[in-house]
Amino acid sequence: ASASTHASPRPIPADFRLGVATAAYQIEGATHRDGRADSIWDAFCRIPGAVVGGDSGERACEHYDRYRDDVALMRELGVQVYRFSTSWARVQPDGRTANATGLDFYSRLVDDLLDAGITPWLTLYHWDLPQALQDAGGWPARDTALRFADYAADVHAVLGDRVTNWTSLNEPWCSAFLGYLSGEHAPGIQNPQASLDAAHHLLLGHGLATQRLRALDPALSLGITLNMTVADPVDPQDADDVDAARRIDAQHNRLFLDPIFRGAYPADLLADLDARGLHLPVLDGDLATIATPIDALGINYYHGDAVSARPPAEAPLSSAAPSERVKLSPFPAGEGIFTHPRGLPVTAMEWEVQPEGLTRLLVRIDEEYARPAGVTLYVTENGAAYTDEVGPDGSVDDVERAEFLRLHLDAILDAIEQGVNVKGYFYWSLMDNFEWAWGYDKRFGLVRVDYETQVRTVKASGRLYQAAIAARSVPPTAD
Ligand code: GBH
Repeated sequence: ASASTHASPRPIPADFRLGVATAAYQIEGATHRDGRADSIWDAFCRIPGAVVGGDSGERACEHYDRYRDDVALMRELGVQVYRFSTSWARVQPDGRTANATGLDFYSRLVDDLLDAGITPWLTLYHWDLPQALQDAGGWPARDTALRFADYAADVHAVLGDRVTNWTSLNEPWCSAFLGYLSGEHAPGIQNPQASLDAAHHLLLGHGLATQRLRALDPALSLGITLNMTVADPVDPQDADDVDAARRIDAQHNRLFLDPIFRGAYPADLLADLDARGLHLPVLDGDLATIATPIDALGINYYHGDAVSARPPAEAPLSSAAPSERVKLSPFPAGEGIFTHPRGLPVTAMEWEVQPEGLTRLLVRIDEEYARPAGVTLYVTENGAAYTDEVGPDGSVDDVERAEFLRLHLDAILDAIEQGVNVKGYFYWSLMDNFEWAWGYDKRFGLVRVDYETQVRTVKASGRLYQAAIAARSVPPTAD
């Protein structure tokens, strides 16, 4: 039996923090209130066929008006930390000028969290660039990185006295390659070189914002959140499969990890790009800026990928939203790479449930990057969508999500037993919300949201998490 099979509750270390995560555009609604202007997502949602069902974040969970109830819900669940993001277009509607009314919303939210005994964990950028800055070139334009550092300073001016944990970007891989290459995400551009320009300027923005915040207050805990995969070759004896896994690892993980932790882009990736006439627009000094020391690395883990140079015999997994617009893969040097299903259970996103991948990922990132830099790891997202059935009494008995959560908590404890310095877990998400290109079609919440009435109902998975937090242990394996 693996360490993850246990007949009695498995203790969670006392200094390990248990929380939940959300993001501004996915929950707030009120997209045009109190001075907020369009973000790239407001504009993207208006493109016919871009989002399933023609959905948008215009109302979402109405969190802007219901945040007090949502904080009360988190308090009931007993969560210790809450990871949320500020909307750049609410804070600086034109991408430059601070909007006091928009900032006041986050000030009230933070006060409420602190009153509830919940530590706020703030992300500055979860994909909602002000449309005004996209009109000026977006992330492919170098100036956007400078604008991002100014935005960080404006948020700090209002929240810096109460928020200590700051994350610059959420998943810059998605912003660059889903936003500017496959076009599945806003702003829906499909241009390989633009996606690499965006990746570099996102990293530069991270470095500049980190320097700015550090100068404003050296005591802050600063970091970034990356979405990472564990790429395994389908046939480890096949050189082409091994190379496919190397290329996915380079473009998904090391493109971001190496400049942040080692001040250099990976040589193999640069060669792959060069062979395709592509490059990263690095100017003198950029790599030193990007390598500005951080305190925390957030890892978002959903699943790994078994990759091959040959197409699978079985039907392939499809993770992109069904849009006529999306034709290119999000990997600029990823042609001829196929993901094979492994026969594992899959979620409603067709993502494989692979908790041991999280253990391996944590061990590797801790060993190769975080520990040598004195950086602490946090699992800042992990979660699953399922087609929840609502019972006659309104309850949601989401046994699969509850088991998903249990398995991944166990996977983290396995990593801790192997000596990994990981200090927190944030389930994605507190509640069902706007799932980007999938609209409201996919539900990740521990809490169900009825989008007609906005009524919130804690699911069975939420009750399992509540019990685990209260007992400070992972419940035993069902047999
Ligand atoms: C996160 O992104 C987001 O931060 C969050 O806002 C979102 O709601 C949540 O996850 C659920 O989707 O190799 O082309 O098949 C998820 C990141 C990155 C995970 C792409 C799946 C598949 C890419 N995703 N990945 S591909």
